[in-house]
Amino acid sequence: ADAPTEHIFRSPLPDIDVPDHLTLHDYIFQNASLYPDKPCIIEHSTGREISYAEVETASRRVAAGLVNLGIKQGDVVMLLLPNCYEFVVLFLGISMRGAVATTANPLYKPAEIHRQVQSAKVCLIITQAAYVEKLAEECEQHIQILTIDSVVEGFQHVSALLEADEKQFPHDVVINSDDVVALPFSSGTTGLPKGVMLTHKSLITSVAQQVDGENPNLHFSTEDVVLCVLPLIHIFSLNSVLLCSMRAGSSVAIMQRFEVVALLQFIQKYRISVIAVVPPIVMSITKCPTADQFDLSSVRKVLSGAAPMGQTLEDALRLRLPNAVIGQGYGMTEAGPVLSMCSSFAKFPTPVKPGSCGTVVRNAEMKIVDTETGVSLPRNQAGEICVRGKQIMKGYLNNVEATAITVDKEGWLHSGDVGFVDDDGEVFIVDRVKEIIKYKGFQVPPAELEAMLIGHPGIHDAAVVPEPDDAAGELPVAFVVRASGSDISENEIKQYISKQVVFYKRICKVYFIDAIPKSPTGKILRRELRRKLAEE
Ligand code: AYL
Repeated sequence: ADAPTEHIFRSPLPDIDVPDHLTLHDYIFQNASLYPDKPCIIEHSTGREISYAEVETASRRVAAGLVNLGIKQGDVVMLLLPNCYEFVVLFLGISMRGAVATTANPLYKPAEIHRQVQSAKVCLIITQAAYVEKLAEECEQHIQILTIDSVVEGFQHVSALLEADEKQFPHDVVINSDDVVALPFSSGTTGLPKGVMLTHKSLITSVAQQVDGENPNLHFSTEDVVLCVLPLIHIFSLNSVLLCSMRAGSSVAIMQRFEVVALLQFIQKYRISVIAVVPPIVMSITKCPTADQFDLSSVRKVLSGAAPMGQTLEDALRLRLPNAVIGQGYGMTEAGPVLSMCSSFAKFPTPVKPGSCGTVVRNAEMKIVDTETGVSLPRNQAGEICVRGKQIMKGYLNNVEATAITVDKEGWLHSGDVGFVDDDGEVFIVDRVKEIIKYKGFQVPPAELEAMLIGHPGIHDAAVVPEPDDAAGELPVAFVVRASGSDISENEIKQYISKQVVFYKRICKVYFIDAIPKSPTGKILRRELRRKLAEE
């Protein structure tokens, strides 16, 4: 019998040649000699401006310094850092060394850091002085630790890298385009956070899909100043902001911490032309009472991603930024990360509808599959969004089972997002079939919180699900079955969790129930719990 025809969606933009045989750093700096003196990085906290030539030299020194520290090709270095200039040259220097960068939030609690260090087999951690006290277990294991700011007794300083002798640059290192260069952690569609292996080839492909070609989907130019306020430890900012800007020769305006007035001043001062945001930042800009006192006329593009942006919010922002095209990118760490991008950001733009996540990126295929049967669906029918192309991850680190659940034998990555493609090729996300909760765009893996809850002697069983929230998008809330004889309170449970997790994973509400609804195979029926919440 004939195989049923597959419904495959492609970008309206033609495919391009992607130089995916290069290393990530050679690709990123490929055109930099055309504008060596142009500011590559502008740093809000210090007012420093660092040129493309300086960033490239500093990255090469870092690579040389890593050799001196004994970091070998394939070794994993953890960047436990806020946004700063050093992050940029460390990341690129790690790439030049042929090593791997894993990124983690410096606000993580010690146990969260420790899990990632163990899982990724980290050899070196680079952080700020304020965070070394969280690294007691790592010290015991004699993992090397460097600070980038003040010198801490007993620890090395980043000057060992930044002031290394460039002559020691590892010229003999042969990097394969299938080698891993970045290892962000993500829980994907189920379970605990896992190392996502992104190779030189996958990141080059993803960046090229956005900013390369005669008609780039996301048009950045050497005239642009691009705001980098979202954390570089997260793939949205690392890829669509930093790497895309550097490939295109834009200036990257780095801000360490989001504060709305400081941000608006920063936009005005440097005539920032592109801002990458998550919906909660959009909301603070629209609600800022003094926003109209700033000249924001330089802003031409607003790229929102990592969580849905509704039309009301988009309309409110348009009043503040009349000169800007507002649109969304849709990404997932495992997808390299970008699946679709607003076509109004193209050099030759085409309009998109409100709420749309744009069209599938070029040099890639998208399909929508029925969540029950797996059969691919035609336009306007909702199902699980799948994507295929050279940009997707190589797999999860040391986790063949989880990789097989996410990337099928034909190479399709299953996103766990439910959506459809309309008559104009635009992607709309309508639901999620994966566990993950998104608090202000941050990942909250329910499995991590459930394991902690069940570990408490006063708790017999628990499930954590998202509750919709105007400000955060979603809040993690827990359904808890008390152990017999236990009278544990909501507050005790919240505090027990807060002590162990970064701020965005805190449980916001506890609902006590008699039993967690489960399928015959023991899977938590999350949909049923979400429905219960809607009825409250
Ligand atoms: P992760 N609208 C709705 N949901 C979204 C959107 C969006 N625009 N973007 C991401 N998500 C959700 O791995 C969706 O559920 O990566 C997706 O599976 O932390 C999940 O977030 C993935 O979460 C860009 C634009 C990267 C966005 C990104 C997102 C990376 C978030 C590059 O240009």
